[in-house]
Amino acid sequence: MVRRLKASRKVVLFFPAFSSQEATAPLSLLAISTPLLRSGYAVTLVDSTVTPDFKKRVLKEVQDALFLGISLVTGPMIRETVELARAVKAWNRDFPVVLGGWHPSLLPEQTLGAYGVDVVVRGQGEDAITEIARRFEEGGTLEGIQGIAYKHDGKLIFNSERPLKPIADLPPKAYHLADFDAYERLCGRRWAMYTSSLACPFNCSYCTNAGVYGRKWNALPAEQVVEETVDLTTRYHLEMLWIVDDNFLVDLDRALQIGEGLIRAGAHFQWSIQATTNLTARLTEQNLLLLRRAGLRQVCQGVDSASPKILKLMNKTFQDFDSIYQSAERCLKAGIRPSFNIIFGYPGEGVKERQQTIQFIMDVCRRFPGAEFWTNIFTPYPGSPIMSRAKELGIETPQSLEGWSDYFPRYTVLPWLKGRDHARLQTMRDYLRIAFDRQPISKYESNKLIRKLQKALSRPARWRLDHDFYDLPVELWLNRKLKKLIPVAKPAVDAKTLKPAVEANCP
Ligand code: B12
Ligand code: SF4
Repeated sequence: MVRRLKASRKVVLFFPAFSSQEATAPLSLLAISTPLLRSGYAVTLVDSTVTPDFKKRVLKEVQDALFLGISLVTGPMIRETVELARAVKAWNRDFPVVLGGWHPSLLPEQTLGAYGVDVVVRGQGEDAITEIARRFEEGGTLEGIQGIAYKHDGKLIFNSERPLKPIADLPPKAYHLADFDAYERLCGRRWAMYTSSLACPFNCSYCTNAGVYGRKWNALPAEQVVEETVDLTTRYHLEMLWIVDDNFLVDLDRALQIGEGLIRAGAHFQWSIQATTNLTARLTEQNLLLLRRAGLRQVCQGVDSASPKILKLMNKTFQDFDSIYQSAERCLKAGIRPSFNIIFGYPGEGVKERQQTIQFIMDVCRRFPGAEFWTNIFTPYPGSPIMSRAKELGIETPQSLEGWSDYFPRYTVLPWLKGRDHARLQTMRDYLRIAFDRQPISKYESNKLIRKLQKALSRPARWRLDHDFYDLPVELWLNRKLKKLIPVAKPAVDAKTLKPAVEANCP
């Protein structure tokens, strides 16, 4: 195992570029910072999204540090991770690099095998990171630390798993380390993420969540959520919180108690949640009005497909379309935006099923103006149940850490969805984008003139979607020209925005 020669009490944590449009503080790093700080370590947080020359900065910070920790998910974040690990090793091949987050958790062996990676943390990192720091400081080995894998004398050592801790036993996140001014400059909005529960009781076959957090939903008590969110938004003058729980509405009573508590506390911030459509449908109009008064503005829901056949293949039979219509209607009546997510290209989806989904989107958006849809192309992530069928489906999984950096739902090409078929689907998705209004989190996207002109283009776009006709896509060409002609306000700090841009559905 590599070890630092000089003991230090400083830990550098790095967050590779995620997205500059939805920029805010990375919760993963704020979460692992608290136990480090409580154990007396100093933490320097470098977020690539708000640090123009991130490599230079990290290389400077590591000079007097104990180790470098990086948080990443599968996809484009891997590029900067690999780049940075190599740069650090070029400076000092003995300086430890520790990787944590979704990708290392789901593919620990391959990740650890990559050049420049010394330790991989699987699952929750709060306790593991503190134990790692202590061992490095004392010059000991990493033997016996649960939930980690590490290199020792060129061998990959896998320690036993660390049992999951319920959210109520986890320390609060170190929000004070976040530079909210920098995120606001970039995104145009001052906001943060917050977690009030962990895991999801369902098991959709494309989803990786059970692989990292299991399926035992557990949550913070309503009073704690109220107290923490009010304090957080007041302390840092935040206008909005995105509650990133996988399924906020599992306990309906708790959700309503949070609403009541926020009203009693006179909370002024807006918030949005993620929940399954079946649980959202349990909310009555009165429930929704209460949550609206408490600041709830958006409910993000994974509809995923409008084909019962595909939903069955996705293991999503808990969803029922009538209740989606009902909840869209009720949410809008209460002044809450229903945001629906769609996954195109799931194995088994043919022209008929795709058309069913398009027709459903058109119908909901026409009947309930204000409802919005965000679309992605199916991306087979490691650790999801469907990956057990990878071979049969012809999915070739990358054989190296670097190989996963092109994995991105925005433009995924699949064995059954490529060439003209893929291009046609992308065109269709482009038409969906201009056919109906959507509200991205970033304020910079909402140039009024562009929006007006796009509105004019929405009619022919709807006609095309209705008639499944995408030849000579002049409206898309015009839309692109308009965006070039009319200067849109750009983030003050232009971090390396991902290309093509992230299509994040929430908030
Ligand atoms: C917020 C979020 C986003 C935000 C991020 C904003 C930001 N500034 O961070 C936005 C909207 C930009 C986003 C985008 C995308 N996201 Co996202 N996102 C999330 C979400 C909802 C919450 C992440 C979070 O902060 N959780 C709270 C923290 C505390 O938990 P955590 O990240 O698990 O961290 C813990 C451990 O993992 C570990 N840990 C994490 N990092 C490290 C580092 C070290 C050193 C150590 C020791 C430990 C450690 O310790 C932490 C504390 O226990 C998750 C779902 C989820 N349930 O977590 C999806 C999720 C991470 N996203 C996912 C995906 C797929 C995407 C997109 C590709 C989606 C898209 N349609 O484009 C893009 C990717 C963009 C890119 N460039 O790569 C997947 C990742 C799957 C995978 N295999 O990696 C997830 C898991 C959702 C899902 N179930 O599919 N996302
Ligand atoms: S409902 Fe959402 S979080 Fe739960 S298993 Fe399905 S996709 Fe994953």
